Amino acid sequence: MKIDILTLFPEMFVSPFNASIIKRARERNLIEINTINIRDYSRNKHHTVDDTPFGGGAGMVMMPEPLFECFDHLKEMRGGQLGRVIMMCPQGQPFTQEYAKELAREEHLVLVCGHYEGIDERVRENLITDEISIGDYVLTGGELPAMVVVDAVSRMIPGVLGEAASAEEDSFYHGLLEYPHYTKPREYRGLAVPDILLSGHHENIRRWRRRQSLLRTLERRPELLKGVELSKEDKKVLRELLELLQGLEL
Ligand code: 4GX
Repeated sequence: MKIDILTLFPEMFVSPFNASIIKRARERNLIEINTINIRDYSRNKHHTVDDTPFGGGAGMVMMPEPLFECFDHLKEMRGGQLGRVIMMCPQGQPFTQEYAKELAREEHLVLVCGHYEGIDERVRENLITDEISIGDYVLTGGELPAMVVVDAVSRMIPGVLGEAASAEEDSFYHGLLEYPHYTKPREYRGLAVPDILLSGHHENIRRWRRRQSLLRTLERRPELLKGVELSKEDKKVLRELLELLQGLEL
């Protein structure tokens, strides 16, 4: 997958994309990330990219010209057509695991990172296909959200995660929260690993983990249970857990 990132701060992306799994995915040519400095497409003497808002008010707005020019150049570079063009902004569609999986099927993504109060509306209306929000809080720019999107999308591209580590087992893949994980040593500072995980009884371990996932989801994020396909066994466990929790909370 090719990912073009339009930003006023390309240097912000250097470290995050040169470490760990994203670095390896780039080395293996599974993803190709290209950052483009919007300022390079400003035609005025001081390379201005923002101006005061028409109608008055505080703050600055990113001007249309550098972005439109940047898009003209990008279209030429990519052979006429662009893939999905995504703007990061608090007014966008909530970013979810489902959204990440959908984007992972694309050949080409363009991510537009705004700064200041935002971007001239004509950019949104004419160049943007998708608007994404990574959550209900206000950041200083779209760069961190773009990194979040690249990270979550990349790990859903086949081959990006190692053989053993599978995206499927992770939290949210089946809509439930993850069960607890343990590794060696079996006792550390008097803190023991649950016996069942050392038992070698695979079916009991599977049931214990499923129960832990259901318990955590019920306690921390009960609203997630609505979107999950629950087996008969799951429902029985949930009823049992609910009774148990009610007993404790009363
Ligand atoms: N999830 N921000 C973008 C500037 C901006 C405003 C409007 C375009 C249009 C954010 C978020 C976020 C702050 C990034 C404002 N650019 N983006 N920036 N939360 O808070 O995605």
